[in-house]
Amino acid sequence: MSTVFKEGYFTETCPLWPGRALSVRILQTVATVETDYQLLEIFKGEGFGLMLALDGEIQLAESDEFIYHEMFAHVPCFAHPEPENVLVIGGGDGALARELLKHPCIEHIDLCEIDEEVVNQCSRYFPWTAKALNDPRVNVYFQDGAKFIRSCPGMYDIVFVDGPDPVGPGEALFSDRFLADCKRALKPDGILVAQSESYLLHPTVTEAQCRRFRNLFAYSGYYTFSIPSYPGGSLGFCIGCDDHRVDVPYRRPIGTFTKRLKMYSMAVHKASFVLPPFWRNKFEADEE
Ligand code: SPD
Repeated sequence: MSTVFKEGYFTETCPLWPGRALSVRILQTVATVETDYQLLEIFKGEGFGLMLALDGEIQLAESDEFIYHEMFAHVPCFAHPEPENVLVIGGGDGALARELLKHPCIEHIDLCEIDEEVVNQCSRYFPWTAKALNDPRVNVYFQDGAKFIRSCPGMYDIVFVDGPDPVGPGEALFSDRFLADCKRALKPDGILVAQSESYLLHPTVTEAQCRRFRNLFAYSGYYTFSIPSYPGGSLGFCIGCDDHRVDVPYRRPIGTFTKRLKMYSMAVHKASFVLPPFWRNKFEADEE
């Protein structure tokens, strides 16, 4: 067993989980661009298909991005009685918007992406995700999401935070202040949902994020799923609402919608919130 990173592999490391790495053999380098904000890399990874990485962090893989984006979009959408107006912070690849557009009740999607080059490169190489951004229901803003969110109080049924890992500039998206600003952008029965890392790989990050959501909302939770293209093989989202529970669907997919889903179902929705005792105990002990 070699402990040396092999040449020809893309290797993701992160100070949040020191001493560990995820490596993928690069079959073809497609694009390498220094944008105004970050290093953007697109390559074909063995077993994963086309992949996008930003500042060395894998963002999506052709083979399994549907897992992340279906869980991200449909859990809050089906937990809401009728979302019409929603906001995505980040998400310049367009994959989350693609999933949201499957909901006929959604009339308007604002998407705030800081880096225009993410949209440009994804439009070229990931048309099956980025084409959603051309839909008339989608309005794209190239702005800093942390600033944008302060300009829209009480406007949205759901706010999605499609953030990177909380290192460097991404850290701001995991702060009390930013999440409180997100809550202010919601209607009274609105739902906030945010990328919240893997409770297995980044337990302290996820635990702190769960606590922020519990402090902000009457009802909150963390739901998780397996996904091989992210380090640790799992990821999760924190979700909160002041009006009703979000761990059970409020509505169900009907008709042809069901056929357009590969990952989400009502059973998966409920199951994704069920966490093992070692994790649940952290919070139960907290409440004593
Ligand atoms: N470490 C992976 C965190 C997920 C980053 N966001 C993915 C964006 C896909 N739209």
